[in-house]
Amino acid sequence: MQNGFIQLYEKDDDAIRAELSTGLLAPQAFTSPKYLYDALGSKLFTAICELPEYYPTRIEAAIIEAHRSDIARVIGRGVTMIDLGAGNCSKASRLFSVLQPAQYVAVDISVDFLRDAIGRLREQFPHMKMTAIGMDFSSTLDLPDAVRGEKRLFFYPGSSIGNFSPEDAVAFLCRIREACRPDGGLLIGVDLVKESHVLNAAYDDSLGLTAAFNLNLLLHLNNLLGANFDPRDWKHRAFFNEEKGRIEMHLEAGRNTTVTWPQGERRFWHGDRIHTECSYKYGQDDFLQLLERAGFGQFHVWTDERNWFMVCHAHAV
Ligand code: AVJ
Repeated sequence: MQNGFIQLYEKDDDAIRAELSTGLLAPQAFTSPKYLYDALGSKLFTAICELPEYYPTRIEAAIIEAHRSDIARVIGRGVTMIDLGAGNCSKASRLFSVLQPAQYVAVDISVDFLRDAIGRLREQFPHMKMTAIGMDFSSTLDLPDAVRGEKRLFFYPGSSIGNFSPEDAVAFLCRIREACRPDGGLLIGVDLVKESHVLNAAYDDSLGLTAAFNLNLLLHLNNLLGANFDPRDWKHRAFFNEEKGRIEMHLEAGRNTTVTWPQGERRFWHGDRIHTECSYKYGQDDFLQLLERAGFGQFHVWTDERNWFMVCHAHAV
């Protein structure tokens, strides 16, 4: 595989429908957060990152900007940079000049979005070896042979790790560690616990972009499942659950409604919820302990002055 090719992992539509159906029919209805990212959902998320209330993207970028040379010193040049959830690839590309990766591998579930992003990036960096892979890395990290095995740097920014429960995060980090041995590492961004009013505002913004992002899931479900959700019947709910240390995002029925799709049907009562996302927030040391349990070590941590967010590099040991 050369520059210019996108390797598509075949999506198994039946499996996706079965997974979604099971979640919607569970006593507490839920969907996996990965379904928030169809083409429109990915654009809405990009817009969320511009919101005054949504601080993680901005602070992470500022941390990386302020410590670029230090980060590059720790990581070294010529890595195989594997960007998990690359999206519009902007976070990784800002590190290209200091890291000078031997290969850039963009991985994302939203293939169409990725295709456009990589197209633009190739114009900007015509000499870099780039590979775009459309795959669900939450289910497998088996990368194709076109991905160099040496000096792998997994890049997992944006606190996307927050979508996993702490136990699942350890399991996922273990798989990353397996995939980057023996001389690889991980550069990860993690959102830290802070006052709940700051967290609540970040996930329930005044413009309603996060609400649109959450509600768009229903349109995506209509597409994937052939369901008949009417977004007007549903409300966005998002709040910090202090006890569990996580933001929870839900869609709440604003009236009694019956939703049908080929494999099922469900009656939702006014106030019933579909749990659409968890976003865990960590204390710095708690997260380093998770990394340690997953077999990582030699940590380097960079944070902002308020300690709202951390960027961490860890070696596979
Ligand atoms: C992409 C998972 C990091 O949890 O902050 C943003 C997703 N959800 N607003 C996050 C999200 C609502 C985001 N992650």
